Amino acid sequence: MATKYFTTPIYYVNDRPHIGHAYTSLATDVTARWARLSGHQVFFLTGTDEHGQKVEKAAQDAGMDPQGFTDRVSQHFRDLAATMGFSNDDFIRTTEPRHKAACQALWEELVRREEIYLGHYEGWYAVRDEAFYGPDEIEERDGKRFAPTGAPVEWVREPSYFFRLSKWGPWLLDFYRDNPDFIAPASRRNEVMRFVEGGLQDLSISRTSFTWGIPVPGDPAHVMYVWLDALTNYITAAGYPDVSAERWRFWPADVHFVGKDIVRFHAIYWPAFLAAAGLAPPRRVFAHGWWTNEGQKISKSLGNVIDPLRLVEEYGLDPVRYFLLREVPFGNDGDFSRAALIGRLNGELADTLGNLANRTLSLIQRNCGGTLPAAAEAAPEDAELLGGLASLPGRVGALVERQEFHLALEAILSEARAANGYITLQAPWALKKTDLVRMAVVLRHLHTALRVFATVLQPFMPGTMAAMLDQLGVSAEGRGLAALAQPLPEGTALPPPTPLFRKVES
Ligand code: ME8
Repeated sequence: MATKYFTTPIYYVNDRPHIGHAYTSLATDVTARWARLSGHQVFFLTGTDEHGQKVEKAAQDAGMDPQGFTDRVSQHFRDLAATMGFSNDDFIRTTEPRHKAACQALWEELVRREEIYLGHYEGWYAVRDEAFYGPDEIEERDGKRFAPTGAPVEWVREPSYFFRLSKWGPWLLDFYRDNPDFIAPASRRNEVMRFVEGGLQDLSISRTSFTWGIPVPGDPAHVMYVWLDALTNYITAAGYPDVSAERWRFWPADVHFVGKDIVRFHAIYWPAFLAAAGLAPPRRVFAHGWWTNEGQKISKSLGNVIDPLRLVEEYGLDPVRYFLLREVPFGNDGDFSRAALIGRLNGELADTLGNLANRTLSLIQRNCGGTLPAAAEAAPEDAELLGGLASLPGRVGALVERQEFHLALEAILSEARAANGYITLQAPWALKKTDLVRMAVVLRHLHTALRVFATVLQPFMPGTMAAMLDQLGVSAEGRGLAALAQPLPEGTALPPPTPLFRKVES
């Protein structure tokens, strides 16, 4: 049994969670659940990023002390995880003692290896991005200066410790070439490689102009740069600096899921910090795209922030989970529209999947006394359906492991459409009058189809698929991928079916 480690970004506690945060964590959750279903030992981490100038400022604006403020907002992200059904194994906060210890240990290791030196920083800083920008990256508009992300920048001049990032450039380029899957999708990989090829500057990794951060060991006038602090969370939770910790076997992480806005930090700084400290870099960073709302950028000032909790109240959890990963190829930007969500819910979940389950299970209830007919050989007219079902879990697994969630769902849906074609063509309701033996065979094959769909859809829609597996008579122990090889016994009692999805008026 292999170990698998998946992470979300740790979210800034300057604001309430929105659909973008739910999205990254959802993709991570589905991946973690799929790996568990495949029998792996999984560690799934999420959490909150609580230090830095941006959070300090948000606390001031709220008239609170930073710790009280972060306690409150961090809780919103825990609540989000509960509402969205995320199966994270840990929730890390960067204000925890374990994290402070890990950051200070990493710092000391970098000092010991002469990767850090004291200097002086002078340049542009964007508090919103918590990022430094070079003079060539700055745009001027109406007498104000902005980073390429649109964030306002300010001129910063202060003593600072530096990390020798420049010397890691050639190593990083070799690393990207030797590990072509390290950054995905390919467009992001190219972007990162071009940036590194352009030459890297040493990175300022401490600040003296505010105090809300982790003190630099031996020089408490400095706090650590919030990105060095934040990235370290991924090893803190794995037990660092105690590499004999039980959790350390999960390092290196298999996938860091991030949005495209923070790929530079994860694909450049992070592997460089790790390599400089003699630690293994993560295996993969996947940077997904950006959601807009009905065509507009999501922003607090536009007042169009989508609250995932409200969506879940309106449409139910599983339709929202399904929609977010079904609608847009992971990696592309996508537009959130209610009409699109309702279209998927009604057309794909209720009509295609829910209806198939309801028709099949109602027929078994009425015509087979509510018990499962015997397993049967495939007749020639069954072969296509059964062949598609047999290969489906493998195909879905390969797609999930490449973060192609929309294609994984399309593959399942395409088999569900085939099963709907099959029920129409075989017409088990008509066979009732002409051929009871064949009717039972057809219903058994349809039951098999539903069992496969429900099993592979569990990571995407855990609650509804658990209900579906209950209705199909599959025991709690028989829900892993491996269990699909075991046919359910003939005569298994099936409860009367109830609808799995409710259609919504548009
Ligand atoms: O960057 N569409 O935290 P953050 C899709 N603390 N995803 C979105 C999104 C949108 N419109 N808006 C946000 C940070 N996201 C740092 C991370 S990790 C060591 C530190 C998601 O609260 C997306 O995953 O600003 C993005 O990368 C993340 O939220 C940024 O969250």
